[in-house]
Amino acid sequence: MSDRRNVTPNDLSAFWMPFTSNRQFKKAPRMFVGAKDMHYTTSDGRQVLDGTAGLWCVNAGHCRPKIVEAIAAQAAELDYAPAFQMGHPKAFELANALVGMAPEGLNHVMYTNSGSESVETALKAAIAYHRVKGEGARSRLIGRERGYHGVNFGGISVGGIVTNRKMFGTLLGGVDHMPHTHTPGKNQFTRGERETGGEDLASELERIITLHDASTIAAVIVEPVAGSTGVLIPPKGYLKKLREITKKHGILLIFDEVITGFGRVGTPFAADYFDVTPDMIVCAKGLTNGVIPMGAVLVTSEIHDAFMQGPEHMIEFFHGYTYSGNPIASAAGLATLETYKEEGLLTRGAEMAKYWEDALHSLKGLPHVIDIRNLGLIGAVELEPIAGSPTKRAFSAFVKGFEEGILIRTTGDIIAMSPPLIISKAQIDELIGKLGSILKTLE
Ligand code: PXG
Repeated sequence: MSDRRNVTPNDLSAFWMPFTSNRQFKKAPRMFVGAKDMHYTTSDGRQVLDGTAGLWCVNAGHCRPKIVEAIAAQAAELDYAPAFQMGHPKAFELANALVGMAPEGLNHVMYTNSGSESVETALKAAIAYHRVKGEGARSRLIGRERGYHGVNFGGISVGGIVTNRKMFGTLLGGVDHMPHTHTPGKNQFTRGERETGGEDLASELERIITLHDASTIAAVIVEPVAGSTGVLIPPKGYLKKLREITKKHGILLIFDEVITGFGRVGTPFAADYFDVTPDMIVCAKGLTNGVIPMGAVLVTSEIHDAFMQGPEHMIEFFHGYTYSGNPIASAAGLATLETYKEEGLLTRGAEMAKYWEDALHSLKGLPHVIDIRNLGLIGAVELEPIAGSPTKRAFSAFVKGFEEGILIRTTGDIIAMSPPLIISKAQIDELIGKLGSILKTLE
């Protein structure tokens, strides 16, 4: 192919990178060229311990043989099948497997290609559900401050991150937000969930319902544990109370489990950990071990069945994607779930949680550390920002981490970690040990 503009293959300028400081990155690129199990290989041949499971998605570790083989075999056998009005067996098989591992009552699956699309699918399904039931006035959506629900218009509307919202106009109408579950300045260094305040915090939803009237509200969407905004662990009783209030008022409760799904908190879903069953679970990431883009929305029979009316030749829900249930993604999903099952990974987080917690909290007292939070195999270390230069201190920890051979994530001045669920105790020691040494060197 002729290159009309004489662009060289290794020119970095054409790719406008997502959620990246492009100019800074392109001056000193950080490149991965390979991966295996717990490690990445950099372009200069170094091994980097993956402390974040990629972006919270590679829960079984990298390049796992079963998943690699399933993808290769599927690509050779049936590469693509139309998603609308046609089927292929693996999409059904995977849906059954998902329903089999989901909390009781979540019996139907819609497929998407990402967490963001799963969120949009769930929000649309919630509004349409009330409409097919004759309650079309229920169209409001309630999210939460500091919530992250992807980057599409519905998701940023119910989400609560100002930088993700302010550039994009007026967003969806009819959205309100509950307060977030974090209490800065109080409860620092709590291990796991804090004991108090959960019911009071959830009761804020009652105030919002009183303001709008329940008859106008379709759904409440929350992350059981807020991930992207810095690992905010809800206090005990909070999610149970949200369930009680939403049920009482006929409002659907949606759990966004894009991060917490597939073993991250030591149970298959966070719904299991908190013993709260929502009306829908939104997932993605760990569904295919991050290897092939795929998301899903799990819904109750009550929601699904409400749509199954009218003439049978009619489409029941006018929504879906070209790649919904794509054969290769379905094959990757099935192989991923098998890998999780064979290796007990969906509950391994519970076995490792205490060791992880102790290791993380050993960083207490190091320079700049103002809080540490954890649940399952999620952890966050919050740093005091440099006065006048927020985010800079944590970002320099990230860059030093990459140089020293560990991959961590930062959001604001919070360092977040979520290693693959196969991590060993020695690797936890290495990750936290190196992070500790780096913290001692920061400005
Ligand atoms: N919901 C939640 C709870 C998420 O965490 C999405 C939806 C959107 O998923 P997609 O697949 O559209 O990106 C997410 C994504 C980070 C980080 O480091 C988190 C996400 C993505 C990238 C980075 O915190 N979460």
